[in-house]
Amino acid sequence: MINQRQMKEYLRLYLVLGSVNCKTDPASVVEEAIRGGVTMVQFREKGRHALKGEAKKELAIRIHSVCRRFKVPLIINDDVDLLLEIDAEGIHIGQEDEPAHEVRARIGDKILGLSVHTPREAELTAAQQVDYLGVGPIYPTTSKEDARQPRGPEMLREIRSIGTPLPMVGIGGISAERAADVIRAGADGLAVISAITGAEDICQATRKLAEAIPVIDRHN
Ligand code: 3NM
Repeated sequence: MINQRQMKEYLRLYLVLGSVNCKTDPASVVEEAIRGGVTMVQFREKGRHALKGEAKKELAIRIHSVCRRFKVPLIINDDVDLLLEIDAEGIHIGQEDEPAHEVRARIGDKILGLSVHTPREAELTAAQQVDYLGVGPIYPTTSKEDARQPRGPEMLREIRSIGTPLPMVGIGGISAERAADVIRAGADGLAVISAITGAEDICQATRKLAEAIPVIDRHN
């Protein structure tokens, strides 16, 4: 499994996207965002107008080739078969998806991320061979149809205070203005959709987010 220091570096500025979120070609959005400072990418092809089958796979391959060129890991949302087919670097699953230990058994040493929405859910992952937690929604979001109630950066603080050792990334409504609060509450990084995909200038918006992330030494 990936070591935690490397995992935290990858989580620093994590772009999540699918074709539904993009105004232009998602692979170009990924390239611009990487140029602006994105450290990991998640392909999340969800929603009513999401691509399926071969079209989905083709887009995943194009995004992966951009990521490879820049040595940025690509995580696939909730599709282990696609991950294995294109040999991406990891998978992200939610609470309702296949259990983490079953996914781990299928993916070997690849990166495994899990969404949690409460401190209790975070607590339950302790023994699950998960590499990182996605914690959200921190703020209100319009990018996820079934998003829960936002709980503010306080939820990150609560999860840290119960002793969760896992690297974690905050998600949901995060903007450059909110970046410092999310990191100071205990997140190792920011995961965003619209703050990057909704921008007129993808590279510049990403740079602004990257610059807003404070450097904090947590002694680990
Ligand atoms: N997961 P934006 S919130 C994909 O709470 C996702 O687990 C969430 O998009 C969770 O940055 C969310 O545009 C959407 O708010 C994040």
